[in-house]
Formats: sequence, structure tokens, C-alpha cells
Amino acid sequence: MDRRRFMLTSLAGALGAPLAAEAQQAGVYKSEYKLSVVVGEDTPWGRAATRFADAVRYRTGGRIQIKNYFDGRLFADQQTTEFALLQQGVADFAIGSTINWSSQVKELNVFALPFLFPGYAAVDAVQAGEPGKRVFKLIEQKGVVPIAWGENGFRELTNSKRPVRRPEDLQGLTVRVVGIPIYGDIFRALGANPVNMNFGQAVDAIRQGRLEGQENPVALIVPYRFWVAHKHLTLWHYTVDPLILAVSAKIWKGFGAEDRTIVGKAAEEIMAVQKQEARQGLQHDMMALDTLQRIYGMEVVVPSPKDLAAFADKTRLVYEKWSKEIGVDLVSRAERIVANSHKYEN
Ligand code: X2X
Repeated sequence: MDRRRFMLTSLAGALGAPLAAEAQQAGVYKSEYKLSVVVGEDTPWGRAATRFADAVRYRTGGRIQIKNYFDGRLFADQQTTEFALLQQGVADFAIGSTINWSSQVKELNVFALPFLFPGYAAVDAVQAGEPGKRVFKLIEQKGVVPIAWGENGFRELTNSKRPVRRPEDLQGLTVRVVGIPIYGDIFRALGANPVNMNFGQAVDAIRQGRLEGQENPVALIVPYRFWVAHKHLTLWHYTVDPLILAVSAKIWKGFGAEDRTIVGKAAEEIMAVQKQEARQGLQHDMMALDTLQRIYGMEVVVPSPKDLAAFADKTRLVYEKWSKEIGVDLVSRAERIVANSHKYEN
């Protein structure tokens, strides 16, 4: 950083409040930017939102004040409308799930293809590669600027009834899924009875013992205490749910160049940590397994490769149908990257 820039930055820091007031007076900056999150603060996902708002406020000397709306409060529990709210300017920022945004950006369903991703290295490689870049460009064409990838996690199955090791164990089991069509297709193909519910309703239903099954990453199963009602956990990694930190294009254009740099850097740094936090204990040594069994009393099933292949076979037609919807070119590029990332897996 040259000296002049350094002095300016320090000045901005020291005089944060007056500069913020000036920017707001000039009518360029809003006094508050709304950031949407579907889950609560006490999760790796929610903590990233808190850190992001804090870092941006501090690093811009108060010019950009972000207020987080947790638990889907901005979209009144209609989680598949979150992306549209960003487009409409109801939300300025969001850390959103690719599942929830797939209603408006169908290519995001690539992450929901059943049993495509064997591990997190493959997910990272697809995001960093051409498919990830293409998805970001498509989002941008829809008036939303994606800044950084994050992680909700591999989605695992919990239920109150029985251990699920093979497809036949799913027969007739009621499983709550987010209301996106590919998830309905997958669970029907597996012989289960999928029901659509928003996250808030699902949390209530599980707590009240009204829901047999659901699927979510361990990073949510633990803080939401699903283990109280759902003793059975199947770690089958059937789909993955990456997050994206994004901002409305209109808001982004309104920021000065320096602020765009600050916001971009904060987002990247914080979401890199967020990914690590969401994956903690679920790679390499699988420390989380022990915790889930001993501390939370869950009965954990890790399906054998043969059983995983049986699940994948049952959902093969769904995979093919959705590959066409997403775009065969995008999917085959992702498949090639996944195949090459195998050697780094564990
Ligand atoms: O609703 C869910 O299951 C959640 C919180 O994981 C998503 O937003 C996709």
C-alpha cells in the first residue's frame, strides 16, 4: 500500500463516523443493509454472517452497516424466495443455500445431483473450476453479485424410526425436504414419502415429535438438537449444499471502488473460515462421528461402498433427468473434475 493510500485508509478509520454520515447524507449509501440468513446465529453459517457484518463495519470505518436477519425473517419462512428478494432489493446481501436459490438458478441443482460428490475436495474443485465460474456468471446475469462460496455441508439423513443402511430401509418413511423438485424426485425414487416444509416448520415438527425423517448437514443437526428426537443418522453424503455470499448488483454498483475491495476481501476471508468450521470433524479422521455417538447418543450408520452404490442405482434416473435440466455440458464438466479429484479424497 502506498503512503498516501495508507493515510487515507487510516483517516477513514479514524473518522469513520463522519464519513459514514457524509456518504449517507449524499444519498449514496443506505444507513443499513439487510443480510438474509435462513438459519440461526449459533451455527457455522450464522456465525459467518455476524463476522462479516462486524468486519465490514470495522474495515469501512462504519460506512457500511449490515444488519443480519436470521431464521428466515426477511422472507417470512419462504426459503425458496430468498434469491428473488435479492433481485427485488428486499434483501441487500444474503448468505444463501444453493438449494434455496436453485428455484431461480436451475444450474445450482448440479450440487443436488444424488451421489455425485464423494468428498469436500471434489466440491472445492468444481467450485474453483469452470462449472463454478459459470454458475457465478449466471447468477450475475440475474442481477445478483456472488462473492464467495461457503458450506452448509453434505446432507445426511436422520430419523426417529430405524437405522437406514440400504434403500429398502427408507420404504414408506416420511422425510421432510426443502420444496425443490429434485429432492422430491430423489426420495420418491428411494421409496420414501417426501414432504415439503420450510426449515422453521421442520424444526418445530421435529421438536414436537411429529416428523419421522429429515435430511440436513451435521453442522445443523447438532446445534438444532435434532438428535433429541432423531436417534438414527445415516452419513451417506447424498447431496451437498454449498452456500454463497452475495449482494444485490444495484447495491454493489453503488459502493465506491475501495469499499467493493474491502467487502470482497472480508467475504472471501470469512467464508473460507466458515467452510472449515462447517466441515470440522467430518473429514480425514471423522472426529465428529465419535461426538455424535457418545455425546449426542446417535446411532450412526456409515453405509458401505456397496450400499452407497445401491442408493445411487435407485436414483440413477433422477440423476439423468436432472442432468438434462441443468445442462449436460455443465454436468459432464463437473463429473470430469470430480473424477480427477478422487486422488485427493479420503
Ligand atoms: O432448509 C434446510 O434444510 C436448510 C436450512 O438446510 C436449507 O436452507 C437448505
